[in-house]
Amino acid sequence: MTIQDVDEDELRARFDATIENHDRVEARDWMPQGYRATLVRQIAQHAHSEIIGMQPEGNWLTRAPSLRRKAILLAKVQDEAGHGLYLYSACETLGVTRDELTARLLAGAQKYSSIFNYPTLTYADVGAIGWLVDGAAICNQVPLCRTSYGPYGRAMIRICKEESFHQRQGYELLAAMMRGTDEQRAMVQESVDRFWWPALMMFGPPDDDSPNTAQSMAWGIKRHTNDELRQRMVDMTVPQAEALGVTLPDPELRWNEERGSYDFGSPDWDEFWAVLKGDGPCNAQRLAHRRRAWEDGAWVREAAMAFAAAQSEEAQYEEAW
Ligand code: BYC
Repeated sequence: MTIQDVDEDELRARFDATIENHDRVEARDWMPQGYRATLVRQIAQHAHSEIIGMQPEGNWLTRAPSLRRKAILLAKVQDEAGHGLYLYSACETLGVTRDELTARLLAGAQKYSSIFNYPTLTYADVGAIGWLVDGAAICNQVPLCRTSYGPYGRAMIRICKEESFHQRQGYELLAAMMRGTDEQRAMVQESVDRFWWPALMMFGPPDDDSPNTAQSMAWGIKRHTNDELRQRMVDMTVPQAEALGVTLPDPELRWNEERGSYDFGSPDWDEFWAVLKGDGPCNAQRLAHRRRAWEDGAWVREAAMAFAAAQSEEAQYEEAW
């Protein structure tokens, strides 16, 4: 056995102990290659989702029904950009650059959340996204604040605080529409009908069809399985739907006294896998828009780099004097 082998065993033992004790792994620490690759995959996918997720809601910025609604929506869409940036930064601590991650997304080698491949057809969709999509995001992301990788967990703490404002603004918008005209109430119901199942798909495939869950749970990257979080979302949302006065489009939805949870139907998993393969209603449009924004923004990135280089040169010159 070489000295290098001994070191590697010791490093691995230290890593295993960190995971077992629910401590944080930090960027400087040794970690198995698979752990690093899984984090890059999940955090990058999460970051891409935040940035691509700006598109469906950004679609309504110029057509918000009032100044108040426009200010709220602007703030929310800007928050999503911020979330993307925290997450890209967390991912960069693992040794990949933001440029590489974006290139992988544009080449189709990395994913973003399936939910953003659905269109936003009415202003009620802004409310449904806030209530259901951000609601699902909160269920999924609050446990990620305790994920085993420090930079990811710390980014999630701030993101979750903002997500809770996002969810409330969506609920408040829908509640205002439900107090309005019959047309507005119908618009809310129609939107909820379209977003309910795609929101449940955000949690990923059923546990039996989820190739990554077992290892990600063993490493403390994920703290709950996809199905556990989906159940939590249903249990949280049903009373809110009752308070709003909307019907969730699932005839199988009913309280199960024994389990202390709601039973519910199964999302259309064929549709889910088709959306992941690129065949959702908006996949091509979302990626084309992202590609255009990346290319159009090249001069800004170059100018910022040139400015930073000039500043550092100036600082060195002053130091030398
Ligand atoms: N969409 O083994 P599994 C937001 C993929 S942003 C697309 O269960 P894992 C917001 C999965 O990647 C919310 N792909 O995977 C923003 C894997 O494929 P690869 C984004 C999905 O990683 C703006 C394969 O299916 N949230 O809220 O253990 C405005 C097998 O799945 C999806 C996050 O990213 C999906 N829905 O679990 C408003 C949360 N589901 O990568 C709101 C962080 C699965 O092997 N991520 N896949 O090719 C996670 O918690 C986990 O990655 C997942 C999937 C639960 C999503």
